[in-house]
Amino acid sequence: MTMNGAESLVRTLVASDVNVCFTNPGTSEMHFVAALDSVPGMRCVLGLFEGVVTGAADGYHRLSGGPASTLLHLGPGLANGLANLHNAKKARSGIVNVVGDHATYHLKHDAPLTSDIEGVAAPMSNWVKSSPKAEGIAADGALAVEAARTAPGQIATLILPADTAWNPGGAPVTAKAAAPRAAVDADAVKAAAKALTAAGAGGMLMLGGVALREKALDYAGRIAAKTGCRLLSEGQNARMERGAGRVKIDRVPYVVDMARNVLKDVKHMVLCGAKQPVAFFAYPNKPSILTPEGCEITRLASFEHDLEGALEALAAELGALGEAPAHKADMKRPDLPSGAVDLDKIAAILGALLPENAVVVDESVTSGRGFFPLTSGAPAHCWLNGMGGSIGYAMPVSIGAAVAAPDRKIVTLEGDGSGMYTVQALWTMARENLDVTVIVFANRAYRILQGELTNVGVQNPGPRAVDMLSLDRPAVDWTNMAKSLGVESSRATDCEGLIRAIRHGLAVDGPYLIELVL
Ligand SMILES: Cc1ncc(C[n+]2csc(CCOP(=O)(O)OP(=O)(O)O)c2C)c(N)n1
Repeated sequence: MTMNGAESLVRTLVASDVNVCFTNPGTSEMHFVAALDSVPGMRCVLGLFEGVVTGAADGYHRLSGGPASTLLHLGPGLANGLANLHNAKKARSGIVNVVGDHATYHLKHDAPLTSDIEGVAAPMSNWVKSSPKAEGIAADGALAVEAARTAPGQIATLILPADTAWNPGGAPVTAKAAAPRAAVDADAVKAAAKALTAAGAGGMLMLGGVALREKALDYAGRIAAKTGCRLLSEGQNARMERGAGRVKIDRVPYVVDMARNVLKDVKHMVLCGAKQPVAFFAYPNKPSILTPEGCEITRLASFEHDLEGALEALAAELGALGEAPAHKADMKRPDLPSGAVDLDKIAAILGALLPENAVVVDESVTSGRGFFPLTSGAPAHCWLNGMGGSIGYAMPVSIGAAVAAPDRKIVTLEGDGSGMYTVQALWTMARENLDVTVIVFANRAYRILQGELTNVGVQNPGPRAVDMLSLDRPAVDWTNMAKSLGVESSRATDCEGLIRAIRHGLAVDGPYLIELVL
């Protein structure tokens, strides 16, 4: 018996090592859902909102380095998932979206769910294709996987009409292996070496993407030791490896004046997998570009290059391979504080308790701006940021990280405002028993926007403006909400309570939520 198109697609994905599917299906995807049963090797994870589904696929790629698939219901389902697809695209995560559509012959009737799916997909995808024939869907599926795996990682959206899914399909196709990342050319290495040698302490190596992995950072540390250049990363990073034994690296601060101050003495910036730093937003009378006037810029490598290889080549060019890396973090845990919580004490508690190999998913917004110094001496761990500025990324990304790395403890630092965008993620964590400890910073406000109101020049905001930025009327009851979604939880109001709750969260195998009242 021949298989239908949906089954040939699922078999293609599994044959191409795509073996996780984050789903939120509807009628048009029923043949794909049925095919998941008949094909072994695909783990299916249900999300109750499409932003959870797409964010989970982002987190999966950040930890595993390979794409997961998603299953989304026509244009509206995809549209619900777009914000986190935007974040994933900015994180340069590879994802294979499968979006169901009406049967090709049904489209002309303009039924309720008919929409321009390609139009919805295009801005947040690097690759889009609709597959009108069941015999061709396996080959198109393989192309989608190849697109998703193209370095550094791409969003591929494959549209699957219902008749393509149910008509007899062709044989499954195995996607071609990804091409290795391209090496940087020798001229770029020579130019970067010349720039850093001439600039000395006025030189800066700006790192992003996979240049923030342990080995690449080690080469950067040797380069800093040899030339005296400073090391810095972009303001947000998809995955930074840090902690004891690794080269310590800071981020460009969010606040424009702070960022300008950090960068004010840079004479020559060498970019490796990073962009020249710019402000998150424009503000009246403030610059968009954060580097000082006259700062020269040299690009060593772009996001898609072999960044570890680029840094190794630069270190070799500089004769720095034999140097001991500068800025290595020693193992140093802060003392546990007590009494009322403040942001520095929270940082100390995290620095004291983060377990080896933890994955920190950071959407703490204003609460976490100062978390880096006191956590840099914790055992080796990695730190994930939101990459597209669209809040509601952290709990979904934590799902994908936990699915990709089941042996690691995931610690999610979540603003109470941000958390409400994709709160359904807690249900998936409970259902899949994912090892995630979520700390919600319950300051009952959009605290960052209270500051932004002043930053954009609004003096003395009135009660209506203030009311748009406060979340205390009513206050969200996070502990009961978590419980109702199946996640054990507790509330902490002081350091002792927070320490106890984090220890408990880390000790249990499944998800745990802590509402930290600020
Ligand atoms: C999708 C989306 N909607 C709105 C915003 C604007 N925004 C940025 S931060 C923020 C509030 C964050 O509040 P919370 O997570 O509680 O952190 P806090 O500022 O209190 O530290 C909002 C609404 C955004 N960035 N993305």
